[in-house]
Amino acid sequence: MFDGLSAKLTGILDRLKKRGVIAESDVDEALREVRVALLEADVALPVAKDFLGRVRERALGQDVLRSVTPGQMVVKIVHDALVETLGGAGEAAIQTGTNPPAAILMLGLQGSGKTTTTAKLALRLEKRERKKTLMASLDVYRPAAQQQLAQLGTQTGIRTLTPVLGERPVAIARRALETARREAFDVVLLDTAGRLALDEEMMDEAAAVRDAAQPIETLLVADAMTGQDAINVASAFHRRVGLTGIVLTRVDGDARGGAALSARAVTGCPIKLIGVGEKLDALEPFNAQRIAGSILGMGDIVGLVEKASEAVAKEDAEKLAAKMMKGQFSLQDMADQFRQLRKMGDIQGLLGMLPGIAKVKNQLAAANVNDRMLARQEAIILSMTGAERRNPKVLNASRRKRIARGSGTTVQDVNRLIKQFEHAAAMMKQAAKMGGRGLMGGRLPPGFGPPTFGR
Ligand SMILES: Nc1nc2c(ncn2[C@@H]2O[C@H](COP(=O)(O)OP(=O)(O)OP(=O)(O)O)[C@@H](O)[C@H]2O)c(=O)[nH]1
Ligand SMILES: [Mg+2]
Repeated sequence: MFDGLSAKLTGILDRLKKRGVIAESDVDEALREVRVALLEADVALPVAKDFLGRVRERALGQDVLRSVTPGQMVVKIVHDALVETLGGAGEAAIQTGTNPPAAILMLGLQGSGKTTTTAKLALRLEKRERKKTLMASLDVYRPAAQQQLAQLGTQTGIRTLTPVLGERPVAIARRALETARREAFDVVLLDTAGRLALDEEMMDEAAAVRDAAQPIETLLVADAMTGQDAINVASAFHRRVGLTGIVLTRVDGDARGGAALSARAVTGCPIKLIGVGEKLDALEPFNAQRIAGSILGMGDIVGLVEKASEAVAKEDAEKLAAKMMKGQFSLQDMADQFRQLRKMGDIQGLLGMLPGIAKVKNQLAAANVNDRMLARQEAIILSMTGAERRNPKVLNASRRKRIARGSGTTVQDVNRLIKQFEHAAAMMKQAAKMGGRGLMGGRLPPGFGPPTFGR
């Protein structure tokens, strides 16, 4: 998401930054372009207008135009206005209250991702917050809907309420809460049925379930790909049932981003979570600063560091960093690093979080940096003997041929990897000489940086 908007905004602002002096007419011209970019990204018109008004006022109001770096200041103003539009700094946490069991009601149109998000959220609450969580499906309309949730329960190891044939949604909600009370659950997630479009029946049922369950959170699950429609649905639900937050799903897709940018401003409800993939760990807190940063190509360093530190065990990272400092980087370490990098998940996604990447994304795609490549490189190293890994100098032509066969690659692949290793090892030696300053200076090629992130 945001790729198109990001490319346009950074383009417009880059041009502004290059100028030494900025006149009011320059700002106006840039803002006209920003307006087009926002509307193309499907941002609601009133939201775009309000946003541009704020930026213009601040850009012209202060001493920005006479400042030493007017372009930079305008970028900062745009950034801050984006953060405000997205809901302000900080993350809106999912409440679980102090009086368990807390009910969390999941609402939304058909196929928006309610059931998947229910399982993702349950997993998050159990794993990160140590909340004992029960999931219950109130979807008695779609055949197999309850089975779908039960399956996700088996997959995640999270308890689901056993369905009772013929039981209605309100009764299921009551039984879920009774079960939770009896068995000391902290949280009950109520997954509801979706409809194709907004209709009275769905609203009535949502309201009835709300009255029965008294949820601490009523979350609307909305598909970011549906753009403005997602916002209209959110507004309607908010008026009728009262929402405490929005979960935007399919943020990993090529949605233009308008829904995310407009949701808060139009509905007054915070976006609390975003779904970023089909996998069950693909749910993240919504962070306005992070998103504003990534739209403006400032990179999502926080996200990268969080992801990296989760995937790479801290001691491993420290051990490896210490070795790197001493210039003792070996092929085995390199294989470990490839594995850790793969553990961090989708490499393209990871790279997208780095500063300035919007501009070079195509180059990256061309360079073909991806999971498969990492897996192959790891396989090459794993096909070496211990002695070869410790001392790559012994790798003559026949050994290289054997390794290529063993790893299902070509001799050229093996040669390339060894060159890459020698290059990396040389750089690490040099960095070690510099007291490690070079390591964090971002001079390492992709694939050799992350071990020090968790620290
Ligand atoms: N790429 C991507 N796919 C998602 C995301 N969230 C959900 N999905 C997919 O969307 C599809 C529908 O998800 P469900 O969770 O069944 O949607 P639902 O709202 O429960 O659907 P109904 O119960 O039929 O109304 C599934 O294939 C999910 O894997 C996301 O954040 N990213
Ligand atoms: Mg469902």
